[in-house]
Amino acid sequence: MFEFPGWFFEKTPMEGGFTLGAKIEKKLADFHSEFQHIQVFETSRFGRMLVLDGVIQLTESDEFSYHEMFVHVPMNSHPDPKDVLVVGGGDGGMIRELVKYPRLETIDLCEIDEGVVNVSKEFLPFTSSGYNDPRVNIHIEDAAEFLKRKTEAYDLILVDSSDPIGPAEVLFKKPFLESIRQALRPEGAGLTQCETLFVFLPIIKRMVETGKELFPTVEYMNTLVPTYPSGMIGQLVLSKGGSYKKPVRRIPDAIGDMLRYYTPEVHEAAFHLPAFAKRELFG
Ligand code: SPD
Repeated sequence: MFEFPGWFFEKTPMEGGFTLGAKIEKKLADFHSEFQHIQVFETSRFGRMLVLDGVIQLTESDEFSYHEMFVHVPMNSHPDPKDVLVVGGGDGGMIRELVKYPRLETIDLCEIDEGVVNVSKEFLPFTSSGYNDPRVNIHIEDAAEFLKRKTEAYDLILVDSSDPIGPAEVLFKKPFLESIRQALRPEGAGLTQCETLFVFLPIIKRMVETGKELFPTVEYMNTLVPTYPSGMIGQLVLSKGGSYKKPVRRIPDAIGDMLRYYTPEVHEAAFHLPAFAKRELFG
C-alpha cells in the first residue's frame, strides 16, 4: 500500500482519509506491552518519535508546543494551583513542564502502561527529565479506577491521552468526566486531549456537549503541532470555576524565559477558534 521503504506512516482506524509520515533513520524500540504496541524511532526530520499502536504521540522537534500549552495555560489561569494530577502522559512531557513551578506541592501521574514510562526514560530524555523531582509520584494504574477513589483532591487534572481507541477510549466517556469533576477542588479544572478541529470536529462536539452537562464552564483551546493530524491539536477545558481563557497572573520570568511556545498572548489566542469551529461547538 505504501511504497516508501524506510518511512513510517500512521496506521489507525481514526486516519480520516489521510495519514502522516516520517522518514526513519533507525528503530530504537519496538515491543508489545500488556496494553499496546510501543515504538520509538529516530527520524531524519523530527528527531526521536514515540508511536503507540501505530499513532504518533510526540516528536522531539515539536512536542514542546503541546506540553507547554497543556500545562502553562491552566497553571496561569487557576487562582492557586498546588496539587496536580496527570492522567496518561507516561512520556513525562507534562511532568517536565509542571516541575518548573515551585508553587506546586504534589504532582501525581497515573499511567496505565509502565512500558511507556520505561521506554521514555531510556530513549526520550528530553521529555522524561522531570521524573526525579521529589514532588512527582508515579501510579501505574487504570486512571478510571484511580480517580474513583479521589474526592476534591486536585486543583488541576490534565488528561494527556492517546486517541479514543484502545486503552484511552474510556477517558473520553461521561463516567470518566464525572470522576474528574468529583476529584477536583471547587476552583479546579480538568483539561483533556481533545483531537483536531479540521479532522475530528464531531468527536470534539460530543465532548463539549458532555462537558456542558457536568461543568459550569467548558472551553476549547487549539495548539499548533506539525506532527499531529492537520498540524494541530486541542484541549477541552472543563472548569468548576471561571474561564481559563486569560492568565490571572504574570508567568514568572524564570519560567517564561525557558519556554519556546507559551506566552500570555498565545494563551489568549489559543481560545479564539476559527468561525466554523466556534459556530459548531459553541453556537
Ligand atoms: N493523535 C495523537 C494524539 C496524541 C496525544 N497524546 C500525546 C502524548 C504526549 N505526551
